[in-house]
Amino acid sequence: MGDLIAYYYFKPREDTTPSRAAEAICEEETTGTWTGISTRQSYIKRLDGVVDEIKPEKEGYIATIRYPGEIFESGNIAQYLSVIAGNLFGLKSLNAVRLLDINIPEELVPFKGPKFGITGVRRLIGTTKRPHVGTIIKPKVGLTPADTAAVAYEAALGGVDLIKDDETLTNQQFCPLHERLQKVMDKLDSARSETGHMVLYAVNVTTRPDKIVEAGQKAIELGANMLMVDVFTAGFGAVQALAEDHSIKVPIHVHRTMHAAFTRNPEHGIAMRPLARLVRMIGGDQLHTGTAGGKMSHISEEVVADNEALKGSFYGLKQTFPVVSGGLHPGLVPNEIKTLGTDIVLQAGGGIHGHPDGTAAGARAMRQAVDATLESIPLHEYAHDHYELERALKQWGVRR
Ligand code: CAP
Ligand code: MG
Repeated sequence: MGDLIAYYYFKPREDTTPSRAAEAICEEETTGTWTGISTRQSYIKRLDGVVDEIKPEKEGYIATIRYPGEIFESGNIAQYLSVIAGNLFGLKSLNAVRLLDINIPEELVPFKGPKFGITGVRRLIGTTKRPHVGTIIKPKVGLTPADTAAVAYEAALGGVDLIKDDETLTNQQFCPLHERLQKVMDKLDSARSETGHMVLYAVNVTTRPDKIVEAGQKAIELGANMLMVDVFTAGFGAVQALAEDHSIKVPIHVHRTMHAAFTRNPEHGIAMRPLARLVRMIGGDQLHTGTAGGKMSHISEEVVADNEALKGSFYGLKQTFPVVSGGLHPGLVPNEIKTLGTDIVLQAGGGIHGHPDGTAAGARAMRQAVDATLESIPLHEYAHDHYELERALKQWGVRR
């Protein structure tokens, strides 16, 4: 059984040496505690963690810690997290500690990964290379089912590939999920008969783990062609239950709301990368990983590597589509593609519905910005004969 290697940035407490601090992480997450104990048996030594390396980094250090594979229950993500991201964050001997990344041995990846992955989602839409363009229904909550469907219809006419519920919209009384879903799918069918273009609608089935498969099955029965789950509020187990169920034959869009509670601070918490690896393992077909220049705080060089964790080779698992979202508008598209490549879903809510000529025009402007970028034509030049893009650039400029 291979070992799991974890990388932590940390700052020792003033009265603690770096090696003592790193040892404290190791002990706490494997076989130790704060003091010697009489109950330890010699055979347990094989389960002791090991500090492989400590090196200075910025205001602190990076420790490479080797966890014996045997301390993990293969396939139990919750237990993995209890080790690699458990009590250690509260240790007094550390002033700050951040889990940066993990190398997982194949024996600890008994998962099937995404059912569709990038290739499968592209096949549904009929693309091979270009970035997908998505929108989020806005206002994020409050619209009736009929008005939600009307917004979706306009976005589809404008050329989006994906429409999603916002992360806080599920099955509230003002917009019951089944009614919303049926109305949106009817409108997307109408749009498709006019445009010939397939559009995915990620309906947000976020709910408790013991009910989410049933919620997904019911949504598919009503015509859903994609499901959405908020992984950090619903739990990894909810996403895994949905993704691994054979009856769920549509892709799963994974939103990461709440992530910034632990990913944002560059000195303390959990970086997005190890979390992205776990979401890919349990079967997320698409996952938000941030923008190069949008509204959310981000460490953009991390986003590039986070997306690589979703797309790089990983024991034969399919790739997860990185979703670029948060304050995006057409003027930001070139920089996103330049920084993050074309295997991305560019998702804009306000950047489409806030267009001066409405949602369909906003969607067209996003598609035009993508086309201009792929043809290496500066946006302002391309806008000369693309009215919707011209209007968007006038409103928001080319780069924030
Ligand atoms: C974007 C969004 C997404 C955020 C999530 C929002 O809307 O719908 O949830 O992008 O951030 O609610 O803010 P706008 P991340 O396009 O109108 O900003 O992708 O970093 O998880
Ligand atoms: Mg949102």
